[in-house]
Amino acid sequence: MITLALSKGRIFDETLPLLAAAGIEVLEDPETSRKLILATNQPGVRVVLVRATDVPTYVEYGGADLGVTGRDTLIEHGGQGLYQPLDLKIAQCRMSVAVPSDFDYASAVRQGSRLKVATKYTTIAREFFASKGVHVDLIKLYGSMELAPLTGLADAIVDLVSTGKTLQANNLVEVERIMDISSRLVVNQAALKLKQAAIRPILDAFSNAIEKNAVPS
Ligand code: PRT
Ligand code: MG
Repeated sequence: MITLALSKGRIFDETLPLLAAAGIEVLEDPETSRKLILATNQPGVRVVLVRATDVPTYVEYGGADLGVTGRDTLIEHGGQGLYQPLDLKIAQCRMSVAVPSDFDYASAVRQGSRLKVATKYTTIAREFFASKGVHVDLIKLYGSMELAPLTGLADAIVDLVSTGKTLQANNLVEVERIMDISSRLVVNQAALKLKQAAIRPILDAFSNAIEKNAVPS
């Protein structure tokens, strides 16, 4: 049995076409079903639904053989014990620094003042500001980072941006782009060896499907 860990929402939705390319069809809709283990049209393949941030952990310890997870989540997890064969180019967005529109970020950075930064992504934020030589106090949050600068909790946030509408709605502006984000396929290293015959065709089908979708440059 091959177990694939996915999170509900954009990752599940955007992985479906890749699964279809591998001949795998999920038989239940996670938005209407309460099940956490979903059968597929292939008796040897099942999908488990886990919280997005738990996907790397499930795959690391073998609770799932494969998983799909954002580059953001993977960096914060550390990636230990995970084989990362493919950038699936799905769930794309960027990691950015944002501040209230009336906050002078450039001079705060220039003057070397200590910046209070609220984020769920402390590893990414710490490395980014360290590389710029900017002193920061990081405030770890688990939800709605946009609220932090509006309430005086922080000067800036580090968060994912896609359309930019969330920032705009909260009077925040993007001042730095830290990195581009997309989702990766992660594979348990032991499973890759022991379940080669079942896993390899899935990797190949995903890889062909990504190439077909790629916009020629
Ligand atoms: O939601 P939950 O707390 O359960 O977990 P999660 O937020 O980790 O999961 P989910 O499903 O929301 O995100 C899974 C992965 O999708 C992330 O790890 C990213 O790699 C990727 N992704 C792509 C995004 C976005 N785009 C995105 N726009 N994840 C989150 N957002 C959020 C962002 O945090 C911000 O609140 O959407 C808002 C900004 O969107 P715009 O379009 O208004 O800019
Ligand atoms: Mg979310």
